[in-house]
Amino acid sequence: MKTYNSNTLFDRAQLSIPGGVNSPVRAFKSVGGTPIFIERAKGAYLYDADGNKYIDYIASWGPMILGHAHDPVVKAIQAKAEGSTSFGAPTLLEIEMAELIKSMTKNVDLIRMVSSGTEACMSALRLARGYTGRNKFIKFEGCYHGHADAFLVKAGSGLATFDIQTVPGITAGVSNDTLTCAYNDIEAVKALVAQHKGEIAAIIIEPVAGNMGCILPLPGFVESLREICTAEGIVFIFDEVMTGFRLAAGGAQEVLGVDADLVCYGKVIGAGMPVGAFGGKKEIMSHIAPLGNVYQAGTLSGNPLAMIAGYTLLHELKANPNLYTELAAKTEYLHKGLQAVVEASGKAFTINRLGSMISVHFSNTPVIDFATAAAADNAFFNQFFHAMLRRGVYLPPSAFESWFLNNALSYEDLDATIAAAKESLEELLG
Ligand code: KE4
Repeated sequence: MKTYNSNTLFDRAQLSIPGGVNSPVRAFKSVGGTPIFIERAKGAYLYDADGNKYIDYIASWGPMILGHAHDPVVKAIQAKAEGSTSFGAPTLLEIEMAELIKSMTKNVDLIRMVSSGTEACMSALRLARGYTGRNKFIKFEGCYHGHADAFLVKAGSGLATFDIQTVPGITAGVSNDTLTCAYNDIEAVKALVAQHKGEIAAIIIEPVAGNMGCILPLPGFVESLREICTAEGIVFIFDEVMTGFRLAAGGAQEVLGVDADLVCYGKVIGAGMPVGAFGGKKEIMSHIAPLGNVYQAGTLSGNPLAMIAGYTLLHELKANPNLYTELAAKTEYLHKGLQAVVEASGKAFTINRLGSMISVHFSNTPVIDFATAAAADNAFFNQFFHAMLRRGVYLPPSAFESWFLNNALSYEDLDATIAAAKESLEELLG
């Protein structure tokens, strides 16, 4: 007989962990209520401490693209662990992982493994600054590149969820070099570049944004940024922590047909283990220590368990490119099903989707940037979240997050999700 459930675990967790969670977005603070404590997961399903089963649309915020506890990944980790969990020395597997990534992407001559998306983006920015000798950079409002100081200015994800516009502890010295403008506003970018001519080291972007819901670049936006970076000697950084190996084997670079100078990876690349990476053209990457003087390091970078997990998953994705087609088809099916039920409910909404990233916004205008995402009826989203949760569907607990489909989802799961949405809207709208 279990002596605990999510409520008792949350009470206990808060005695020892800030807010009871090790990452703020998990705390259900915007949607309200008690976060559910997960015990295990398999395929498309999560099982919580209360014995409930959920269809999962978070996929650990992206990594679980083929579903939870994917057998080849689990077996590879188990076998690798027999040979120790870390050496702090170079290994063949790290070479094989780097070569596999290079074979799946473009513009990556050299790649450095780290342990999180934050580390990847933080290191890429430092490298761009070291390479150009410039200090400032441009990020977009609502984009999230991890929690390194320079990025916590008008960021997305948990900061948008909790409406944290300025973060205590980020000094003016740091934030003064962070320039921001609205996503999809190319004129604002041009104005910033003209105002700070010769001072901007990098433009960093989520080429398809996932931290204010899923938001697509307007036609020509990323292409125009590429032209500006080329003309001004600015390093163009694609933060593909979410989109890398998710939208396609070649990520957003492949899907959008735009070349980045540096690319950041995370999530899928580790198959749920702590992995991030940043890579790019040799001309830039050769400035990273020990080749160059831009110092970057990590005790567990290239960790054997993390590498074998990511390598096993990426290898399967490379060998079966039809998986992306299958996933996109499932996401389109879900989109069409949700579209029908929300239309029938009369509630204003818009759905953004690309590949296996999708988000529903209860908005009567297109959601193309942070301002339009924030202007949606997100209080209603919070109610919708709980109505879906009660019906066994686990959506991201914030309107400022993309949903992620995994290929273990069946069409029956999708139909159940659509039915749950129909019932939820009927319950909420009467
Ligand atoms: P991590 O340091 O959390 O591994 O990666 C940071 C990061 C960088 N870039 C993008 C585009 C990201 O989406 C992320 C992390 N994403 C969030 C979800 N929106 C992680 C979830 C969390 O913060 O717990």
